[in-house]
Amino acid sequence: MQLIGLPYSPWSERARFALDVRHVAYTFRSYQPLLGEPRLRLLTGKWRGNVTVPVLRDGKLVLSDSGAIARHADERGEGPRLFPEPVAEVAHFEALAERGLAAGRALSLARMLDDDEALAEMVPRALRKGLGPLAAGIGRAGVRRTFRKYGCDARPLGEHRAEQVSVLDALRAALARSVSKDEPRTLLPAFSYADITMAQTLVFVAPPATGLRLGRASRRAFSDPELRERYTELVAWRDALYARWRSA
Ligand SMILES: N[C@@H](CCC(=O)N[C@@H](CS)C(=O)NCC(=O)O)C(=O)O
Repeated sequence: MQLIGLPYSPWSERARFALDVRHVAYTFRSYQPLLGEPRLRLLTGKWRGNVTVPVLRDGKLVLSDSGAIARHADERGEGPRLFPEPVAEVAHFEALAERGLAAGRALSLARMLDDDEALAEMVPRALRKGLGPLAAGIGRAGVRRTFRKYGCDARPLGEHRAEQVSVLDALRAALARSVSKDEPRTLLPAFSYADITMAQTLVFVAPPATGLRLGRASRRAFSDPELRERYTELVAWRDALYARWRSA
């Protein structure tokens, strides 16, 4: 199996987390936005509209969504059951995480646009050196494109912020009413994909120390010190979840 993804992206990270926790073996290939797009279209057979990563290739099967990849891991591997019955409960958290990630992406890309060092980090290291100050300009064009690609400009940043806060509040409430006896507490009675995907909403508050590969400046742009302060116990929950379940 081969997984194509972005080493710094929580969408790729949740697919990797699911595959790793289910002990499914795969090789990881880094996707290069824009430059890698024709090959990704060829692989997925999608010639119009947006193509995204992660994409998993398992023989003739090509899965181009992290949720589908996690379900595949649940069928193929062994370890904790990621999609227990009733599946609607996991689906509820998948939808919630989607909203949190979309809002977090808009806000962190906006922070990145104000940070030349973070913009330069978006350019592959091999090219960055020779480009000097031009690297930030190229990074800016790429980040602006991503901002538009995902419709981040469809609403003001204040609305994205309110959305992110409402998702974090919902996570806080869900953990508070959880009946889980596990340590750390899980969203459903046992560890599942609900935890994996909801943990990713904290990437745009305080990226985890392990899992994602992020440059120093990108880590700064992903972080929101104010929300980190407000939701310290959620960040601590995520860190404990990673320590317990994310071995790879
Ligand atoms: N529904 C998809 C969404 C994935 C997604 O948004 N991927 C972004 C991560 S930033 C991506 O591919 N970015 C690279 C690009 O757009 O060129 C999934 O969860 O797999």
